[in-house]
Amino acid sequence: MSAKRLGNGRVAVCFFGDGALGQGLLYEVMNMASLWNLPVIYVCENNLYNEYTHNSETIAGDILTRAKGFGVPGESVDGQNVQAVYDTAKKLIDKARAGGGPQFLLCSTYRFTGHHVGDVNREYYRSKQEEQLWKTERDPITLFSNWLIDQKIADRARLDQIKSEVEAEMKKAVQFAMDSPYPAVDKVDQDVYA
Ligand SMILES: Cc1ncc(C[n+]2csc(CCOP(=O)(O)OP(=O)(O)O)c2C)c(N)n1
Ligand SMILES: [Mg+2]
Repeated sequence: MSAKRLGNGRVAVCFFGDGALGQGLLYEVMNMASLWNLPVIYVCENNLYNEYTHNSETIAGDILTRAKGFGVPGESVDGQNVQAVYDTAKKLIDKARAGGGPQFLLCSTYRFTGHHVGDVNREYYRSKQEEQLWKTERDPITLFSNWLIDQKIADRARLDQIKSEVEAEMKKAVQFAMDSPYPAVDKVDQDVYA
């Protein structure tokens, strides 16, 4: 709403899980965003599970049709395909930015780990084979790396080098966080919008 009022060309991108599709609030805000023609992209990361429940037990009907009911057009995309996500997101963002109102992007993906750090014994709700399949054949980094190699944009050595650079950067960032003092109490509301 602020982007629309200020006319600054910004677009808000709102990410949520498939579990959020069971929240009434989502439909209240999509309704208002559509009425007010706001530049919002609703991105649903559909990773098949709501905590420990497969979403075949929680989602009725067709997801994009729900958005369509509010006049919010949408597209679904293979969330493991980097180029497809980029291209589709770009198209929807361009539309919203040009005054086309809110858009819905449904990404099919997977949750490689548990819902939270304590969710380690997952076999009572999904199989190890299923996890393994997504972590290998359906891993977006692997898929995109293979594509880059096929297109001769990068070779395996370069990708391995990037991987170790990123790992080193992450390690440094974690160390920086661990070595840093806790922030002062008066910083608790810093960057809080309202
Ligand atoms: C308003 C509200 N209702 C219910 C919950 C309980 N809850 C926590 S996570 C969750 C399911 C989330 O599913 P999803 O968004 O798909 O996340 P994922 O399991 O994929 O990480 C629910 C119902 C909550 N945290 N807040
Ligand atoms: Mg989920």
